[in-house]
Amino acid sequence: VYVVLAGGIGAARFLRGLVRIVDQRDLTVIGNVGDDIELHGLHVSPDLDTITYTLGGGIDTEQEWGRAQETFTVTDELRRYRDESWFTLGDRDLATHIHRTARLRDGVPLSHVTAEITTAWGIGLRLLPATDDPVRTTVITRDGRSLHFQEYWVREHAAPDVEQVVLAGAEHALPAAGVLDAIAAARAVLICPSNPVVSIGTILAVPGIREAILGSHAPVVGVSPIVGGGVVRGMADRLLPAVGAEVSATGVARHYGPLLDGWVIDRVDADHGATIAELGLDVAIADTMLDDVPNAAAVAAVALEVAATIRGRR
Ligand code: FO1
Repeated sequence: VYVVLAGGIGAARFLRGLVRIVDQRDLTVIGNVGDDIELHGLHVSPDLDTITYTLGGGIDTEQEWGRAQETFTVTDELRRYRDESWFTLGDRDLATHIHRTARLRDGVPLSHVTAEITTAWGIGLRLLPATDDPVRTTVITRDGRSLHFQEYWVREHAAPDVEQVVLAGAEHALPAAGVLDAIAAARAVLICPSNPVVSIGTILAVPGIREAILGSHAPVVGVSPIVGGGVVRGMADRLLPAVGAEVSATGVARHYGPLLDGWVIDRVDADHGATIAELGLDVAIADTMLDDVPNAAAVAAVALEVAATIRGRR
């Protein structure tokens, strides 16, 4: 199997390409759950759902999260009683959260519920939350506030200056069943062009996962989420400085450090190639714009090629 570390939109775009060239049964995707939020008593898992809806053909293709052909009757009616409408949950999307919450309340672990949901969407790959335990990405702002990631990103539009990002609850979290076994059996570990801090960073913050990857013989190959010194989507450019990393293809490679063996960067960052190679990494240069599915498949192919080359050398 290939193990893929995944956040939300960047990961979904990459996976859409990867599943064109690799049998889904050979893929285990470890998904970020730091962005999960409880709203109206419901457990929402945005990154898991973004991957599920994208691969299942149900995503809103404009915003790249939430459901296609969505309606907002429940949200409109809820406004009569309370206003938590800063985070929009559409009617179709709510069905997923209702099912997930009901199952969790029955004592079924999140990883099991996630498998039920992906199966219901006809998805063949295995999508595992990094952990079944409650962990929450918490953004500590320069002005001393502690915000849930979604409060920081959606409600406050990533405006506050960030002091620190922590995965609250990580110290008590265990990798979900299957995560460590998948890493141990992996031919290669791929890191999606997801947010290195709040998507990949939170997966690696679950005790045992980083150690398992470092201890495995599988080559680890990532795709840079930073292109031309900026983000393609999201707010990594606001968060990388908070963890002391430079906002560049090289900066992210350095941030991942010894975890990484290979790094796929965009053509516009070709001049970073030599510096990244000096870090001891295999560098590949590609057109990494992933909104086009055939191009995403080509990028995935490049990542697998880099992994195969590294494996061949070992
Ligand atoms: N992003 C927004 O900018 N505004 C929203 O109201 C919003 C609601 C939402 C509901 C379900 C879901 O799965 C995702 C949602 N997102 C929303 C996206 C989400 O905040 C982020 O894109 C991810 O958490 C970042 O990985």
